Parts: sequence; structure tokens; C-alpha cells
Amino acid sequence: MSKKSSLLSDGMVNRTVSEQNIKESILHHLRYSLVHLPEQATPRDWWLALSLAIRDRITDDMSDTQIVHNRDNVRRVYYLSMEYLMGRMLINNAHNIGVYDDAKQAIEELGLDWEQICDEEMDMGLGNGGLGRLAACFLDSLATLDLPAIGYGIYYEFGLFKQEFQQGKQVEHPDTWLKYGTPWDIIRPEYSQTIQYYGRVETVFDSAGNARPVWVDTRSVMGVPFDIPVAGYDTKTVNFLRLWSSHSTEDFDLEEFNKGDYVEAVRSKAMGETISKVLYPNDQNANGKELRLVQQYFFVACSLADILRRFEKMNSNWTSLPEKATIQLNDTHPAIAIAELTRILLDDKHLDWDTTWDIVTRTFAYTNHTLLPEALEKWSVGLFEKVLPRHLQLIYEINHRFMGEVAQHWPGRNDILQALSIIEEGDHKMIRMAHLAVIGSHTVNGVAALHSQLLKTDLFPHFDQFYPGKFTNKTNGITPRRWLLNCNPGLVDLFKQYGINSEWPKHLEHLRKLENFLDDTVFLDAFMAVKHQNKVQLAAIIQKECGIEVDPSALFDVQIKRLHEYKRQHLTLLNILTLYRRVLNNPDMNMVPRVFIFGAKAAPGYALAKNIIYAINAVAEVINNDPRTQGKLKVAFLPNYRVSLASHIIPAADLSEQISTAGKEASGTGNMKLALNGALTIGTMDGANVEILEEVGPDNIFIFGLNVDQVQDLDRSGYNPHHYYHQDSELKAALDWLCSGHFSPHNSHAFDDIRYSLLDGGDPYKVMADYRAYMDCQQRVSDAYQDRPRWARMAVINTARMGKFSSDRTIQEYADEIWKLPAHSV
Ligand code: GPQ
Repeated sequence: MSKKSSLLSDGMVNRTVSEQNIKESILHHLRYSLVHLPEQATPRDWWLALSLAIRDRITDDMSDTQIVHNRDNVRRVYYLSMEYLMGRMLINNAHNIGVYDDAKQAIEELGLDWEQICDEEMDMGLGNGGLGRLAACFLDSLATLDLPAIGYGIYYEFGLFKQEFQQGKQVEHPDTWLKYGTPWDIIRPEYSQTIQYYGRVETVFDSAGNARPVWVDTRSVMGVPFDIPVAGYDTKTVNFLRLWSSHSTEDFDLEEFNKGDYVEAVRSKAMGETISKVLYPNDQNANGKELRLVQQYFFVACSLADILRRFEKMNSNWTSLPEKATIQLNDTHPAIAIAELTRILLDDKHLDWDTTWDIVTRTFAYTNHTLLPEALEKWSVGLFEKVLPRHLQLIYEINHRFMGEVAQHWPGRNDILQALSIIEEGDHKMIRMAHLAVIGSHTVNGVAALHSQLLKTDLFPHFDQFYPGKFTNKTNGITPRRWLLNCNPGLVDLFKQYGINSEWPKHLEHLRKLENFLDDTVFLDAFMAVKHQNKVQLAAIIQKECGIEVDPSALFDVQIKRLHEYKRQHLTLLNILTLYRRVLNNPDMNMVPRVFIFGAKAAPGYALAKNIIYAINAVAEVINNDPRTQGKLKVAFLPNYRVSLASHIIPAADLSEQISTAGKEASGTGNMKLALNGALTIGTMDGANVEILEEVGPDNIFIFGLNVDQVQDLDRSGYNPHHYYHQDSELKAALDWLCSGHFSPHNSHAFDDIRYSLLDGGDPYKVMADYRAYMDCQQRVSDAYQDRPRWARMAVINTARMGKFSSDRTIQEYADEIWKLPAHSV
């Protein structure tokens, strides 16, 4: 751990923190920040005091990092994302700055329970799923690699909803994570921004007689930034995440106020506050709501203004902006930034079009995270014009010029013009945000090799021909700090005992050394003993949360991710139903006991996804209470899946379900986390599964089902799910049973929608076609599990070979190949 002294001039401040031990610091904060005596303090008070003590140890380095970055006028990457799924910060921060052991010891010396104190922290759940969690892993890697970086996003007052089950059905509650504040934010009122929206565009003539568009009669809203420090692991670099909270500008309703309607003025003032209130809970689904568009523009406009403010402090020539700032768009959600930077340079800074567009296209890069049509954002032209009239004009201009180039490239090809236009023509004209993002960026990347390939061949073939070399791949990764060091202390201890050097959290490929012990039965046993211990702990959580008793020696079969048809949790359900039938039909059958463990939130408006949750819970209820399944089958659906819960499930998993329809899961990152913790994957040839297979080899993963080409062939030749249903008696029996009323005695039609989607609905995700291959593959899993030494070797190989999937590798590739961004140590 580097321990250079602080660059801050105030030696007093610096001395207090470094000379106090953590216990003194905790007691100091308890007394002076919380104003509590130890005797009165609740676990939450202790958690807060401890967090503040740790925060003190981060903030000096945070200030130093900014002093150095500013002094040296460094090139920075700006990561723009609507979502950051940070989870809990305490343990991660303690590990990253190297005080974890001291902090734990201090808490224990105070007579407190470490786990109980850490459990007080609410997750910072400002994201839906993989996309938001990827952003959080990236921030960790950026700081760890000493890369000058700032993340920008929205400070949602309510993160992703809290999920509860009532009679097996999902019920949503607001996530009030900020109700009592958080120790991890630093308010920065001095960097507030006021931005404009709505209004209309007028043409005015300047003194030289030139026509100029001006955006008038706008409304305004203020963004107040809150900074979340992001400490790198084992380095002095502390970057930050700047999240904007919306507030009314003071002059918001001056008119009404002056009319004497004080209450009305205050009421409408509150409108400005709603922009950052709540995260939209739809994953992979564009929803077209005005407030969502306003959220996007709000955070983009505040962030760009902040970026340009910083640039202007040290630089005078706009053409050097792309040398000092590279901006990564996390999906199309922040793609309005392309129009906003164009507007600022053209309208406010008065640059000409060519100079402006050259700066814009050298500044932005865009990451695509999905091929699913329903997730590709489009905004209706009418709505866009209402909220951002000037930006609409600029988008038309960008499109007009681009269409001119395309027409030159493909003369007479109207079909290609239509396919590439930012504007989708039709009864209802739409703006295709992905097209704007592709045209306005110098580089576009997908998030796994297969996905990036399909981006070029299937989604954007003409763009790829028009812009050769623009499309690249950056396979996703996960931070080994949170997803091994923080969450699996037992395994970390084992590494220590076997002399795996302490460099692995920064150099995940070092875990390859575990393969030296593949023939060491003592080691293999110890590895599996850690897994068992983690399963014992998860069993206690299942008992507490679901009231279900599970046997830690059973195979823990885990499927944790958002609920989506393409992820195919209902294929797992068909497996469960089939196994249950086999148990009843053949009570003496020798089967590997399994516990199916689910975690998943469904978007509140996604009826079929909610129905699948209900179905799994309904089947679970019957199975868990049927004495005939004793010692064979259990099903537990843990409510309120989130980062902190994932940290308990992942180290305890034996089997990782990654069974999306081939071509639909852009990458997946849960697959990486589970494999890193020694779970074996059962998966399709989809997303990053393909690359996990490359790393671990076919003997150490269970691959089944249709590949992308076969899925596409089926679609072309006319897929008929009824065919599989009638041909496979076990499949037919499982689906019929689900819909027989046996699992829903009060409503025999409860699951008709699932049946419809799988049969008459055409089974868009090929559940029926993959069922038999899946069942056969699950049999191979069970056979392998019975051979304990074999299973242990496979598990160790998985842990050992996840080096490629460290987000440090991913971020280094972005830095080298997209951002051209050198590290800058503090
Ligand atoms: N992803 Cl477009 C999301 O979590 N939300 C989204 O809105 C979109 C994508 C996921 C994607 O489904 C996973 O396959 C990826 O691993 C993840 O993004 C990160 O790239």
C-alpha cells in the first residue's frame, strides 16, 4: 500500500487521521458526528461511525488525486451512465485502502459483531442489472489502474424498487436508501449547474445581419452534484462518481410568487425535484416516457457543462477538447450528449459546423449492450421537439449531412438511406438513438466477442461497411476485489495458506497457480470445504428469508439475474417440474439432491416476467412441502435480489445457470462472478459463455443447446414449438402439469400466459427447442457432481482461469485502444 504524504497544506487535518487508530476514529465520530455515547449507540450508529472513520482515510487521497490531475492538466475519461449499481461501500472501501483487518479488529474490540454492523448498510442500488453493475466494476478498475476518470450519473432518491413476495407474487416497494442520508456522498453546491429545456427556437439576426437560431422561453432546472469517492485498490488514486440531484432554480416560479400565490409557487417548484427522484425499473426496455427523456437530458447537460468548465479552466482552444476529454456513452441513454455538445460549440461558442462536428466525433465513443429490438431506444419526434426543440434541429442537420455521404457512397440505394437514417419514417416518426450514437462516435464497441460480431453482421451491417474499423469488441469483466476478495474470505484465506501471492486481486491471472494443486487431494478437499462453509451460510439466509430448510450438501443450482424471457428462467422451471415428476413416478430413483436458488426482479410492467416469478414460487411451495421430495429437491426464490445478496449467493453456488437463447445475452457478467468463485457453468453458446468455454476448456463447463446459426436457421425455416411439445412426453407432461391447476388450486388459469407464450405465442426464445438438450446436459451435471474429486478439479480450474474476466483487463483495453488514455499516478 503506497503511503505518500498528502499534498494538502493543512497538516493538522492530515495528522489527526493518520495518527488516530481506527478505534479512536470510530469513537470520535460516534461522539462528535453522531452525538452518541457508546452505551446508547445502535448498530446503525456504529456502522455510520465506522464508515465515517473509513471515509476520513479516503478523502485526503481524493483531494490529492484531483490536485495532481488538475495541476498536470491530464487527459481524462468521462463515463456517462444512467445507472451505477454500487451496492454497499464499506467493506469494499476498507479493502481497497488496506484497512480491512484493522477496521474489523477495532469493531470486535468494541465488543460488536462485524457482520451485523456491516449489514446495516443499505445498497446503493442506482441501477437495474448488468449494465449498471458493469459501470460500478469499471469505476473500481479505473481507479485501481490510476486512470484519470470521472463517472457521471443521476443521484436517484429512490433506487431500484424493493421486491417482496405476497402469496408468491412480486410486490414492489420504494427503495428509500437515502432516507437518512449516506456517509459516502460529498455535496458540491459550488459546482451546481442550471440547464434549460422545453421552450422553442426563434431566428434572430445579429448585427452583421446573419440569421441565428436562439432557444427561448425555456424552463430551467438546477443540478446539484454529489460526489461518491472511488478508491482504487492498493494505490493512492481516488477518483469520484459525480451524481446530479435536481432542484428548482430559485426563479422557477417567480411570476406566481409575485402574484402572491406563495403556496402554488412552492408546489410547482417541487416539479424540478422530481427529475432525479426515481430510477426507471425497466431493464432492456425503452419506455418512451417524457420524464425519462428529461432525466437523460438533465444529467447529460449538467455533466457536459461540468466537463467543459473543467476544460476551460486550463485550456483555451476548443479544438484541443478531444485531447483532454474522452467521453464514453454507456449505451444510448446518454447519447443526447452528441447533440448537446454540438449545440454548445455551435450556438454558445460560435464555432463553425465542420470544426464542431470534428470535435464532437473525436470526443465520443459508444458501447452497445444489446441486440434486443425492444431495448433499442427511439424517441418520438413530437416528444423530442417539445422537450428539446433546438436539439431536434441539430439532429436533423447531423442526419441531413450524413445522408448526403451515404448517398454518395451508395448512389441510388434508397433502401440503405432508410436503413441508416437517424429518423425512422412512418406514421409516427421516431429518432433512433443508436444511429445518432454510431454516427457521432469515433468507436463503437460490443461487450463480448460474439455480441460484437453480431453487431456488425446483423444489427449494423451497413454502418460497418460505411465506417470500416469503427466497430470493435471489449469483452466485459468484473472486479476481483468485490467479487472475490470482499465476498469470499474463506477462499482468500485458502489462497494464502497455499502461498498464492497477494498480487492476485490486481493480477487475476496469477490464480492460474492454483492449477499446481489439481492433484493435491488435501487442497481439493480444502477448496470444497470452503464452498461447503459458504453453502452453510447461504442456507441460513434461505432459512431466514424464505423459511425453507435446505441441506448444504445438496447441489446448489443458482440462477441470479433480472427476470426476462430471453434469460429463460422458465426453462429452469421446466427442469424442476420434470425432476419433480420423475421423483413422484420413481420414488426409489437415485438422484443428486438439488437446491434450486433464484434471485430476480421483474420490471413492474412486464406481466409475463412477473407470472414466471409467481409460477416458480407456486411450484416451490408444493415441492418444498411434499415429503416425497425430502432430501432430493428444494426450490428457494430469494426476495429482493441485489448486489449485497449476490455477494452471499455467489460464493455458495455449485452450478451457474447461463441459459439464454443463443444471440440474445450480449455478454453476461454473473457468469464470470460465479465461475470465479468455483461454480461450474451450464450454459448456451451465448455472450461471454463462449469465451469462458475458451478459457476453461470443454471438459470444465456444460454447454448445450442451439447455437446462433441454428436459432437463425430455425427462424428462417419456420419454427414450430408444438412439434417439440408433442414429440417429447416429459416436456408435454411438465408444461401440462404447470397449467393443470395443481400448483394454483384457486386459479387453474394462473399460468396460461406462460403456456401461450411457449406454444401458440410462437416461443420466441426457443425454450421448447432447447428443452431436451438442457435436460440431457443437466444429467451430465448430476453425474459429474457425484464424482466429488472430479467436480473439485473442475471448480478449481474455473477459479484459476478467470484471469481474462477481470475488469482491469477490460478497462486497460478501453484505455489503450479506445481512449488512448495513459495512467497518471498520484
Ligand atoms: N444490459 Cl441494453 C442491461 O443490464 N441493461 C440494459 O438495458 C442493456 C443491457 C446488460 C446485458 O443484458 C448483459 O448481457 C451485459 O453483460 C451487461 O448489460 C453489461 O454489458
